[in-house]
Amino acid sequence: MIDVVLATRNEDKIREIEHTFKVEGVVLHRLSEFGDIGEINEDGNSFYENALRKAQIVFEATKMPAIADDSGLEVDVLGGKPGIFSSRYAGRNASYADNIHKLIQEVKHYPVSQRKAVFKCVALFYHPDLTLHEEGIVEGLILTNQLGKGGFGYDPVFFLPELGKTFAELSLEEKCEYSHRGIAFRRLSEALKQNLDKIS
Ligand code: ITT
Repeated sequence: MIDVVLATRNEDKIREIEHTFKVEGVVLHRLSEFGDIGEINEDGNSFYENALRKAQIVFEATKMPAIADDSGLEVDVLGGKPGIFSSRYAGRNASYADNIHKLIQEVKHYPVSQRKAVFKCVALFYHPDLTLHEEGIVEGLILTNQLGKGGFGYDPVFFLPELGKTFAELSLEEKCEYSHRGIAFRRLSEALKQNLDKIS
């Protein structure tokens, strides 16, 4: 058995990752089991850099291989914003509601057909002898009215045309099937299965 720690403090992500990331022989631990490990600065220039930093910092603190998720929303008409700044779009301590409000203000002058956006997720496994990362991307449109009570973050305004629903209108199972995170962590599960012998 290999113990691995999830390098995120975001409970909403944890729920989705625990649902998606399943590798026989790997036991997932939560960061909360290790007490206070201090600040985790996310000052990288890409989802990949931020995911690598989070995983390395958590590895140093726990001495356990770590899995990180860095993710966000890129909106075409905003030149790819909020991107890596998705969690703090409306300010350092912004709530999900604050960020959605700001996003709606920024896109409301465009017709819905022009409000194209992608959610991206980099799922990364870090061990000094083995680093793996996989990306998941999903395309949608930004609504100016919020629909649904599920999910988190920008989910109530992220509309999937092929399903005719927002992410917040999906069950946990459905969201994990279609989402950037679901795609990235299924790929990471496969990659780790293929490489597990390198660290055991
Ligand atoms: P950790 O760094 O502890 O993992 P975080 O929330 O700060 O948690 P990120 O820096 O990766 O994580 O920021 C991700 C933000 O992007 C998140 O807070 C949401 O605002 C948004 N986001 C990412 N995935 C999302 C999803 O599936 N649904 C809605 N919003 C999402």
